Amino acid sequence: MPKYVFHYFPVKALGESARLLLAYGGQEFEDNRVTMEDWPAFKPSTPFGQMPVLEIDGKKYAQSMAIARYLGRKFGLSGDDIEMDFEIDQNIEFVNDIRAKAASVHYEPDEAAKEKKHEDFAKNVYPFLISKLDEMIKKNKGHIAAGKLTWADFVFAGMFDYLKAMLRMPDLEQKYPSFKQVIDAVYANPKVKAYSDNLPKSEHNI
Ligand SMILES: N[C@@H](CCC(=O)N[C@@H](CS)C(=O)NCC(=O)O)C(=O)O
Repeated sequence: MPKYVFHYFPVKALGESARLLLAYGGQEFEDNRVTMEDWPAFKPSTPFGQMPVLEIDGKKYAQSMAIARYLGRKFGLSGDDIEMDFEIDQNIEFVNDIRAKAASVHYEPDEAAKEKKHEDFAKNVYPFLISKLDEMIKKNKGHIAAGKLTWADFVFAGMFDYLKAMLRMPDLEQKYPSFKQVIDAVYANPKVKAYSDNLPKSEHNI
């Protein structure tokens, strides 16, 4: 039985998808929540100086999307053929583009520029992207792709709170019930629910 250790900050953001997938697969793992204080010492041991990192029997693998794709394959959450996998990749990359756009605003260090950019994106960028996403999920019967539960749903569900915070849209799933359908499909799994019910509660835990 390989030993799994998952290393990430004590937040959901780009790491929760892997935790949810490991829970779904019933895979025992050490959930190493690295504090900001301990991060500088750990950073040089990671493949690219970033987390999340999934360690399997002592070998460390990085990149959240690669980790989720790997766990999806491992636990039967991929497409039925390479075209379906292609569609899953396409759709989750689109979700990731929305996250990256929102992150470019959220992490803008100049406060005035940040507010200006947010105003611009909220008016001219986010509405189109979000309506495309809604359309995509509806077409896939409440999933990100392939019309069924795949690892991409776990990526979306895992980063949803982070995404909402960066978009400054706290009621996003109320406005778009299709988004809630994806999240509910992930958390409906009893092992995922049990994991999530035991999550450490913290105000920074997005
Ligand atoms: N493309 C990478 C991005 C990883 C990333 O940006 N990680 C951030 C946290 S969300 C990080 O490690 N920041 C600390 C640092 O760069 O020192 C992925 O998806 O895993």
